[in-house]
Amino acid sequence: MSAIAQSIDANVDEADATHGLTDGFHLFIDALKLNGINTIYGVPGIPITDLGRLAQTEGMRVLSFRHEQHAGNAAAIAGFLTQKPGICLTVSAPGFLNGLTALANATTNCFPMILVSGSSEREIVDLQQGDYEEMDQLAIARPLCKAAFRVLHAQDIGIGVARAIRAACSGRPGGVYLDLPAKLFALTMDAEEGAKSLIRVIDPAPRQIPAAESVARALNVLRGAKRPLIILGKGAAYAQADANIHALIEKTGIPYLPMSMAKGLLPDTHPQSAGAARSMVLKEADVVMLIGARLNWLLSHGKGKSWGRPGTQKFIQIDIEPREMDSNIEIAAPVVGDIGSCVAALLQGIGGDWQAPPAEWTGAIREKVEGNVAKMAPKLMKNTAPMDFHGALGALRTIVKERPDAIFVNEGANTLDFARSIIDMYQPRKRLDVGTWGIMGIGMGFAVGAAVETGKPVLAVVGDSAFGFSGMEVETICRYNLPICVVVFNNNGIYRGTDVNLSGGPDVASTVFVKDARYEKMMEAFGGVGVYATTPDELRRAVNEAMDSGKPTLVNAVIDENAGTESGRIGNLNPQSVVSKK
Ligand code: ADP
Ligand code: TZD
Ligand code: MG
Repeated sequence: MSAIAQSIDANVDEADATHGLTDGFHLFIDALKLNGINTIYGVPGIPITDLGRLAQTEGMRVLSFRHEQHAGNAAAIAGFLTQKPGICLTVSAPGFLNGLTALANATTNCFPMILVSGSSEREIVDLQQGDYEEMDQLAIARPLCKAAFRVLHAQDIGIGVARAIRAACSGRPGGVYLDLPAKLFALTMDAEEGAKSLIRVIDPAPRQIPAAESVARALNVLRGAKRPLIILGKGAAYAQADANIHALIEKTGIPYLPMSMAKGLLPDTHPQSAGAARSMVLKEADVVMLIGARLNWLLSHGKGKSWGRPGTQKFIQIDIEPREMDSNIEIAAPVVGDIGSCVAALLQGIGGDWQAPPAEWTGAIREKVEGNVAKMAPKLMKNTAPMDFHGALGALRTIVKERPDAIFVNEGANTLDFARSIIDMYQPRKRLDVGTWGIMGIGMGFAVGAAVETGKPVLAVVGDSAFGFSGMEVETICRYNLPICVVVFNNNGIYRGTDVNLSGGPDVASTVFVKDARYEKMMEAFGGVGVYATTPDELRRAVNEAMDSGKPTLVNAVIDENAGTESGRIGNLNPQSVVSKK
């Protein structure tokens, strides 16, 4: 027999032997697909390279990144945008650890995602005998996410995936770790039995209807208010109850304050928005209703000098997590349930004869908002070189207004704080940023995830330091030809570029970078468009062109290195040395 005939024969034998069988690879892929999950973000390597290949073969979209943290961030923001857990796939130990920051950040921000990592031989790992990429990943992941599972048998893959999906999506959403040991992928079982072992998760985030008395209590508190305020958080954006939230705000006539990722639930230009009167309303409101927003550091824990005198303000809180109530201060009216159901119940309870808040209150807020907006206006028109934050953001603000369905990704310190207050958003879930932790490095991962999931153009405005954390992913952006325009606000450093080394030694200060770095060349290196912009006009032109063409673009926006302040608007959180002489 010829060698070729022999090898054909061998293949036929193999096909015979595997006929009617499935394996761990295919069961996992089929389990995801059965649950409507069709995209994987990850970095390949042992033992999951073939999993990625086979997933692609089976029609899934498999997007490879240059570092797992950014794949994880893409998965996390996919979860936020779609309410389906985003999947991040990594190799064992180091790849797993690289993905873990994104998993922990997703959990902190209440975004549903699943980190799936291959792992080494259990028997060797548990005896600490030094396997390839040895690590007890399950134990390490567990305290950093909502739930962590490991699957050891092929017939349990369906259940493992189902448990991961339920844990990520139900109740307060969050990150889940799923550990898949290398051996699992090659395990086989009868294909029919395998198909039967898979689970389609019915209703992964069941509605949680609030108790009628909790709704009545909340409405009573709200009715008694003379200076009511509603605070919308990113939970309200996540819930996709946009029409009812809109109706609740407008029917009650209550002024509202959007947290940063809730901007655009109603347009920031809405007459009831108190965004530009934040300090005033936090201090003066007598009843505050929180919808999907925690009273954490971002709201000064509901007490202290940002707020009114203790005991003079009452809080209503709508949240799916009962333990969130009273976490920082007393909640007079807790309403526990999913935001869609809670807001619907409130709307029903309000009926047709709700009394609008006193005009004295709404008028005073309006006056403050208009005053602040007018004060800001001339600063946004500045057309100087180098640009300051206002001049540069003035140009971008118009672009976002003209393209309300584009997604705006934002990270940095000054770059974040100025953009948050200057760039108005017009549609829900269009602003994606550093979230609860103020984490640098979400930029390119969020941009890729948002572009892939929504198909909309993305404008990512990032500080030069922030960009550095995920900058290599511009190759990923070019590789998949995504409609992403990155604008790097380049002020030569962290917060600003003018710090000096107080020792007088030869190293530059620890916050300072290479002066006038040409970040745009990074995009050019991979075939994208790079632009060096020194004035708001140049910036406007470049970004408009990028948004029109959809070509991967990086605009290096030169910002005055004196323009920023330490830590942006949260400099007060820096501890001060009492002994060092300044
Ligand atoms: P922000 O940073 O915008 O203030 P947070 O992340 O602090 O928002 O708060 C989001 C809150 O929303 C969390 O307490 C979370 O439990 C809650 N949440 C998320 N999704 C839902 C939902 N579908 N229904 C009710 N509450 C939700
Ligand atoms: N590392 C991580 C993961 N997250 C962080 N938030 C930080 C470090 C500390 N940090 C900030 O809080 S903002 C920031 C760092 C390093 C960068 C600020 O510089 P920038 O923005 O260039 O991005 P501006 O516009 O110059 O202020
Ligand atoms: Mg900077």
